[in-house]
Amino acid sequence: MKICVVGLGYIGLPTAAMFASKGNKVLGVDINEKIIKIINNGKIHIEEPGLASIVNKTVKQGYLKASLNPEKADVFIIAVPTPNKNDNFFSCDLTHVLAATRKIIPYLDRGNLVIIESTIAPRTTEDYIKPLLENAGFKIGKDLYLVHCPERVLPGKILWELENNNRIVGGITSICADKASKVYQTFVKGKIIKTEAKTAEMSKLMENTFRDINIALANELTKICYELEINVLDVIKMANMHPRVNIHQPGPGVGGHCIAIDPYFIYAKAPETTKMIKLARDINNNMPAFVVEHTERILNNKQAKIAIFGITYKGNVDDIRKSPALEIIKLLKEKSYSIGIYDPHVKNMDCLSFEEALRDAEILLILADHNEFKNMDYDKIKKLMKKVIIFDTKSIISKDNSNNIRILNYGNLYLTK
Ligand code: SAJ
Repeated sequence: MKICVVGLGYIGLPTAAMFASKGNKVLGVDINEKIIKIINNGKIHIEEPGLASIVNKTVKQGYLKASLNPEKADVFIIAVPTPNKNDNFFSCDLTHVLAATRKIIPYLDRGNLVIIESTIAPRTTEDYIKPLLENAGFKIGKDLYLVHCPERVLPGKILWELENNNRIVGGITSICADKASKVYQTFVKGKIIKTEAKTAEMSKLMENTFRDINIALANELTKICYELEINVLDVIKMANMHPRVNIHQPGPGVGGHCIAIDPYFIYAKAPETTKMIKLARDINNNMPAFVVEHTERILNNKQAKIAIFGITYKGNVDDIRKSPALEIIKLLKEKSYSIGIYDPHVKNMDCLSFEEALRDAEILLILADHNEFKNMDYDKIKKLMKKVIIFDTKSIISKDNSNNIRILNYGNLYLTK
């Protein structure tokens, strides 16, 4: 099989490498020339465990190649970003998906399969992609096959989940779904479930919405428990001992390019009916303000320096897209605090060394659960900071090894009232 993957980001590149590792000829296409060069040199431009070696190997073997332009192939996979639009509903911006579809049209032949992996609003494959391909002269389900096969892998575990997760294949017709199912069988060990495109679109969006709502519930519970002076972390631990309960973890907010975005795609399609989903978004969006409010209250000193550890949207990744830490930094800067940022996963001009970020700070905010922060050199921290308080919004530091440092988290925050 020859496969052309359009979009070489967090999903497109691992998918391309996975197909290449099974002996398929894969051409990866991207609009960024720098990325093309990096990949053709056998290197990668993102952090993801295991990805560097599989890309290096498949490029060297000649199975994976990158280019600015598509070529003829049997299968075309589109994995480009779908951000929120800047409208009142934060609807799904299809600009990149439609551009990628237009870009492959001149290379399509009868019998080809087109797969949309990008996360899209419900009905997009049927209402937007299908007409575009039909206008180019193809009859979908007869001489060209079209499916939505949502990616559902977790950043940080992408390669393992690509192989082992169940996969939903939503076809415009059942033949389309059959064709795509055979393609994914080359590496998917999980179940491949065939359905309609619109069902696949909605089920993908609901997976992330389910998570968003459950995180919002944990975040709301945090505020309630603070008010009522109860340890929220103990409450969650205990409630989750019930076999059918799974309250998620509270934190500084919800970031990343999936959970903070996808629920709006549903909201924008049915704004009058979408109540709970929108409320969960609002609750999670409000968490950075909650962190700032309590940081200020604990500090009680407008001149103090604040150290921030972790600016990625979650632990052990290098991705800062929609990270709540960025919002927290913005809010603190607006209030004119001096800030020292440290993140061992991010190469960014604003990031300082561990020592520089901490020096003379009066509080340390932990905003991402990187492994590096679970066990730190507390003697060093004590020496560097002016006042030694850690506000651990991800509840990752255990009291036992923190060397008598004052560790605040959502569970004991009420004790500072
Ligand atoms: N978070 C919490 N509390 C929790 C869990 C997560 O505050 O209990 C926060 C994280 O810190 C982060 C955000 O939520 O800011 C999202 O992180 P995540 O690890 O839950 O998810 P993503 O965005 O990295 O990946 C999700 C996954 N979806 C689900 O688990 C349902 C992944 O499987 C999807 O493929 C991905 O979205 C996607 O691309 O849609």
